[in-house]
Amino acid sequence: MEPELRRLVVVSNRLPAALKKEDDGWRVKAGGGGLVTALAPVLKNRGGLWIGWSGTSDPPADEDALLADFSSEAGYELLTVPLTEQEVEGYYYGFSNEIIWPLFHDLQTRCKFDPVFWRTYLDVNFKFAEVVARKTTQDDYIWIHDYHLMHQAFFLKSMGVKRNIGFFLHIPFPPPDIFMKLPWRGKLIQALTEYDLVGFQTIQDRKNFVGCLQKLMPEVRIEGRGAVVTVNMGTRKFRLGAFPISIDFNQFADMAHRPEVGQKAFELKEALRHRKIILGVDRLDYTKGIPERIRSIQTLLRRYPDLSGRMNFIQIAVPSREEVDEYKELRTEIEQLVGHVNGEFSCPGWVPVHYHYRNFPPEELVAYYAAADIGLVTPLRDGMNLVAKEYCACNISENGVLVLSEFAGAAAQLQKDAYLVNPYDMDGIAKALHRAFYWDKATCRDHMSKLRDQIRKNNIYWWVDSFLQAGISKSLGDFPEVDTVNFARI
Ligand code: ADQ
Repeated sequence: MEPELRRLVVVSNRLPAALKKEDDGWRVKAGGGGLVTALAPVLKNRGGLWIGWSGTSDPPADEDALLADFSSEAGYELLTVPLTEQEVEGYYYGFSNEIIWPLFHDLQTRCKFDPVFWRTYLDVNFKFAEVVARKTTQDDYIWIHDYHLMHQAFFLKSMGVKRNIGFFLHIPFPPPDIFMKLPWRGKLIQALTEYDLVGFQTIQDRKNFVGCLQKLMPEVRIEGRGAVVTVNMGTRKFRLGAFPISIDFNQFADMAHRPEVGQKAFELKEALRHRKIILGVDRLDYTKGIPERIRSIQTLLRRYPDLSGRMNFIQIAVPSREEVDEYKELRTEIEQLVGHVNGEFSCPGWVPVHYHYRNFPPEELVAYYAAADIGLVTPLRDGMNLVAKEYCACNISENGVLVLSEFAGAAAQLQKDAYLVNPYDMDGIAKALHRAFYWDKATCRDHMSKLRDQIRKNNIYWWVDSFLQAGISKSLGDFPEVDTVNFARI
C-alpha cells in the first residue's frame, strides 16, 4: 500500500532566502530567479520544507534567528546545508555554471571541463543527499530541482535510503551531439535514471534526453506516448515527462490592476511622452541574448527611420553571478552597446535606449510590463523564460505584442500567438519589431487575449499539480494547510 503522504520537500542549490552582509550587519534577502518565483507560492502554509544552501560560506552567529524570521513569514520550513568556499567554487561556479549551464544551453565553447569541478560536484551532492536522508522520511515526497543536484537519487540509493523522489530540470536538455561532449556523460545519464520521475520543460527536451539515453544505454525501452512516458530499464522502470513551468498568473494580473501600479505605468508613459515602449527584462546572463537584442534595436533604427523619436527600448537587467569574469565582461559589453546606439541616434528630447541594471521591486516591474507595447524576449536558448509569461499576464489592456525567441521553451506553448523570431537574426528581429509597431489594436487584442488565456489556464498551480500527479498521483490540495512553521538547521 502507498504510504500516507506527509509533506512536500523541495531541494535546490539555494534556499529561497539568501544571507547578505551589509554595512550595518547581516540581512536576509528573498532570492531572485525563476525557481523561487515559481515555488514560493506553492509551499506556503502547506507544511513544506525547503533544503538548500544559504548563500554564504561564513554565516553569522545569528543565522538561525535571521532565517527563522524569514521562514515564519514565508510559511514553510527552511533547512540550510552549509558549504565551504572551496565547495561553492568547484560545485557551483565550476561544475554547474562553467560546464552544465553553457553545455545545456548549446554553448559548448564556453565550457571548462575541469575534473576537479566534477569531483567537487559529487562531494557536494553527497553532502546534500546525507541531509535529505537524515531530515526526511519515507512518507515525504522529495522534489529535487535543477542541474546543480542531479545526483541526489543516485546517492540516496547508494546509502540504501528509499525515498519517493522526482527531479525537475529548469534549463534545456541538449541534443546528443552536444551532450556527448561531456566527459562524464555516462555517469550523469545513469544518475538521472535513478529518479522515479524526471521532468523537463518541453517535449523537445525530453526527446533530447531519450536520444542520449538510447545512445548510452541502448538496452532501454521507451513505453507509452504523450506528455509522460515510461522508461523500461529491464530491472526497473521510471518515468519521463514534459511539464512547462509557469507563473502565478492572477498575482501578476491583480497587481497590474492596482491603482498605484496603474499610476506608475501612466507616469512612465508620460515621462516618455507616450512613445511606444519596447521592453526587455532579464537576469544579466549570456544566454539571454541581450547584446544581440541591442544590436537589433540598432538595426531597427537604421533600417526604419520612420520610428525615429517614436519608440523607446527599455532594458532591465537584474545583476547575476557578478563575481564571475564573464558576467562582468558581459555587463561592460552591454553598457558600451547602449552607449553606441544612443550616441548614434539620440537627439534633443529623445534617447532611444534606457538601461537599468538593478533588481526591481515587484510593483515597479509590473508597472513596466503593463506600460510596455512590445515585450521583447529573445534568449539564445532558455528552458522556459518566465518573463514572457509575466509580460502577458501584466498586459491587462491586451494592446501589447510578445516578440519571442523560437529557442525559449515558452515558444512551444505560445508559438501561435507570439511573434516568433530567431535571436541571432538582427534583421529578422528588426523587421518583426517594425511590423509589431504598426499592428492595429484588434490584432494585438486577438493575440494577446489568447496568450493570456493560455497562461491563466496553465499557471504555476497547474504545473505543480501536473508534476505531482505524474510523480505520486496527488495534487497540491492533498498537502494539508497548516498554521505554524518551524525553522531547523542541521
Ligand atoms: P532564469 O534563467 O532565472 O530561470 P526566467 O525564467 O526568465 O529565467 O526568470 C527570471 C525571473 O527574474 C523572472 O521571474 C523575472 O521577473 C525576474 N527578474 C528579471 N529581471 C528582474 C529585475 N530587474 N528585477 C526583479 N526581477 C527580475 C531558470 C531558467 C528559465 C526558467 C526558470 C524557471 O533559466 O528558463 O524559465 O528557471 O524554471
